Amino acid sequence: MNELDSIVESAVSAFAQAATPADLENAKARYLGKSGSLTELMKGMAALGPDEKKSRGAAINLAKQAIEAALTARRQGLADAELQAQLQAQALDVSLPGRQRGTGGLHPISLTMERIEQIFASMGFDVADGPEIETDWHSFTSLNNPPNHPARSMQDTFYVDMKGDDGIHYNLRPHTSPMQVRYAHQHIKKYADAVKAGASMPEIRVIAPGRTYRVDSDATHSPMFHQCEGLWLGENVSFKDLKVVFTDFCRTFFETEDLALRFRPSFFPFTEPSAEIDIQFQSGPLAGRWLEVAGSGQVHPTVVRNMGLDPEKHIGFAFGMGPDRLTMLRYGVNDLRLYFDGDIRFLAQFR
Ligand code: 2U9
Repeated sequence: MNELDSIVESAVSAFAQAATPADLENAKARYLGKSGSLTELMKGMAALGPDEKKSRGAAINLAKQAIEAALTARRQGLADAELQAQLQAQALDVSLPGRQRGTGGLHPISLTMERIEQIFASMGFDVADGPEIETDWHSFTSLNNPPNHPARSMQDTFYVDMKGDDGIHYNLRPHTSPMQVRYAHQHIKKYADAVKAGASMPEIRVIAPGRTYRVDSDATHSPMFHQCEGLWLGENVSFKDLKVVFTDFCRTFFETEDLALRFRPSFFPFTEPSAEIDIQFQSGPLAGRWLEVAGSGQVHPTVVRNMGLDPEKHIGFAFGMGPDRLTMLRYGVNDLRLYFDGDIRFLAQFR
């Protein structure tokens, strides 16, 4: 093998052994660099005569081309290998299961609302839903709330910057009672033809759960809170029925038969007589204390009339309770603000 062939062979083998681009460039320098073996041969040509120079030059050039070709091929080979390694390192395993998103759950107050609706539905109560922006008549006048009643003041009730047909500003309903009045009107309309034809009108048995608003904000009051009020009107509905219905409700809601109820005389403009309802657990962390859970009473004749009914014929009771407070009692929540902070550590406990 002549000298040139052996240099080419040695270069090709050195390039093949280079494991990194830096190794490869070092190897290149040994052959094609300033004092590389091939470069040295070129320098030696200066001493040759013209004919020899020509043939020697052509042979060296061929050797140089062969070395450069091997170099280019190896560079490409190393670059390909590096890319391959990189791709492998960043490879995604598409068969891996995705990250779990965690299932959501209902807010504790929504759980209570659903529970209240279910219990009353099982006792034959309809569930009514209606506007949260109300007229003065529906929120106050129809419910026998006199014009000078403090509930009508701007300190107690939120008003909307828009007036109704009566020229009085709309309000954010301070209780869900307007809904029972609306429901009664719908009910009467629905059965008007049947009643005209001689049928008697079915009883009104409805609850109105929903958001309510008052100017009030501290540890135990939120400007937005919830109410669920109920109404049962018929030709022969008495306070005794209220006691049965509400006792049954409380025992089902709190899941205990061991629950005492007390109806304590009180006053509301829309009921007469009126009573506050207290409950007493006989066991558990709240045992022994009387806890106020609702207001109630026989619907005032003026209110019955405003619903479009004859108070001599239609009689019954209404009650109102606060689902926010019922939720606190049922789950042992001690601060109302927890409901609205959106802290997942609190909310996740109700999933
Ligand atoms: C009509 C007639 C009467 C609903 C009633 C109460 C007593 C009452 C409060 C207790 C707790 C609401 O969340 S709370 O502050 N409610 O005390 N509500 S009687 O009376 C009505 C409703 C509708 C047509």
